[in-house]
Amino acid sequence: EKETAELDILGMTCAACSTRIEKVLNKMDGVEQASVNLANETGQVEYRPGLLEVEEIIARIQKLGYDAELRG
Ligand code: 9UX
Repeated sequence: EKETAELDILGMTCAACSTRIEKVLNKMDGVEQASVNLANETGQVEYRPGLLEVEEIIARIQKLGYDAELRG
């Protein structure tokens, strides 16, 4: 089973920010594929709901110093 979380990510100011978030998310257990778009201030994360909850993804981004919330 696989879910895709569409996130708004706030506080990124340079390309290293989005790369950093992407790398960290892609290393999380349960994340299949994460991509972060600096220009749009969004992120798309494919994850396995049995292993990970979207709140944990958001908390991990916040721990890096950015804010994130579920879109829509
Ligand atoms: Mo760029 Mo982002 O120097 O925390 S990496 S601002």
